[in-house]
Amino acid sequence: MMSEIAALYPDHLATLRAAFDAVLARHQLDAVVIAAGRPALKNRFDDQYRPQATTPAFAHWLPLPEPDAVLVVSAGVRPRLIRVITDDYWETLPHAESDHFWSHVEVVEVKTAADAAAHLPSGRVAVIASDDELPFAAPGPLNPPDVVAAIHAARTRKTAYEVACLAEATRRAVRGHRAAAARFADDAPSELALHLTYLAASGQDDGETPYKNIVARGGHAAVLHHVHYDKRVPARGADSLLVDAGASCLGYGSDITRTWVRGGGDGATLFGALVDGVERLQQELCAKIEPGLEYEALHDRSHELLAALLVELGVGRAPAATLVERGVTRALFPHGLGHSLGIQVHDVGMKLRAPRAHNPYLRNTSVIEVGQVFTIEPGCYVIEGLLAPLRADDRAALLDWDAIETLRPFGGVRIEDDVVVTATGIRNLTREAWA
Ligand SMILES: [Mn+2]
Repeated sequence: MMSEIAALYPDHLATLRAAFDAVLARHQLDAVVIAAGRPALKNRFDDQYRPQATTPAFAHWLPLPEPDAVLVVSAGVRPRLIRVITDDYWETLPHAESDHFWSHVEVVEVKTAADAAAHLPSGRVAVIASDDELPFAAPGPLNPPDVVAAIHAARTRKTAYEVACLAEATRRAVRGHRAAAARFADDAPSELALHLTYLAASGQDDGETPYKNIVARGGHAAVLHHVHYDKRVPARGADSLLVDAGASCLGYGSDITRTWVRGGGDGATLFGALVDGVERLQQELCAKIEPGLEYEALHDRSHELLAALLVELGVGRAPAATLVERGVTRALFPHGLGHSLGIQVHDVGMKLRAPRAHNPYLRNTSVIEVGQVFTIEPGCYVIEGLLAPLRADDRAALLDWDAIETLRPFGGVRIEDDVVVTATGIRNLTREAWA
């Protein structure tokens, strides 16, 4: 697998160099200097560090999580990688997962970060780094907004190499999801045990996941970002499990959510029907994706489909259009339909305008284009703080509150896939990994 991904790297690099050549020409720059960053302190009371989160601008070029490394990009020459190799018997440098990129860069090694300055370019230079990531005095302006915007735009259309990294990150995550789901069905252990099962099966340490796993049993599934895992084994009986977890590959991360139900009775039956319905509408939304469509129109469509599902299940007690207009679906499904995905879990460049007022948390307001990668993740939750206002006014008649109480112990459902836009629709990385 890694060799197939590596074979796509030269084209990825050529695409990146062409994009940067255009940026250099447009802004009359001789070079762009990109810092890899450095590990952050775990907390301010101790001298322990987190694993390095390489700056996204650097990771776009090289899958090398190396503290204080710097990449110099100039027109017409190979990028220059400046590495700081300190003589340190306490630590070893983190290693890249693959070595396919070394022959494509000019490598300069220095002993201290300060020594790197001698190898920096002269002339007009833009620096992509934050102040605390730069091991030397900046040789030019930091993060000029128009240069940053152009770099972000180049990240929205993924190369074949990037798609291959995301596909592998998805396969790794699916292994974790399968194992967690099997353990839940089998002996339903604690949230912490399910989290650890996921890590083992996806082959990752906790600090390597692209974001903190969300592992939520029962009512915890109504907490959109439940990451404080319960260590107790819950009582046997009808129960739900929501796992929102990804995996990393060469700096790219997947982002997948599945919801499971076990046991019998009215609650498990109704919640199971809700899970099946959200899964169906999620697939219907995936089928509607095509270049030229506004992502926000797809988000609005998801509310119409959810409203129809609520009516079908007897949870909604008004025409579907009324449930949307009166804000009922937005109380049950308060987050966005999805977001751009890539080096960052919420990747850049696809929210160039604010969403409309009724979609405040939507992170993707782009017009869908070939090469974009984003998530499709509708959900439905019993969140008391959002339902209380409905119960308190004339919208109370729009919901069957007994049904809401029946669903409450199961928390909520979210189904999330990662998709790549093609000329004719999508490639669904999650479904193909699951097949
Ligand atoms: Mn997501």
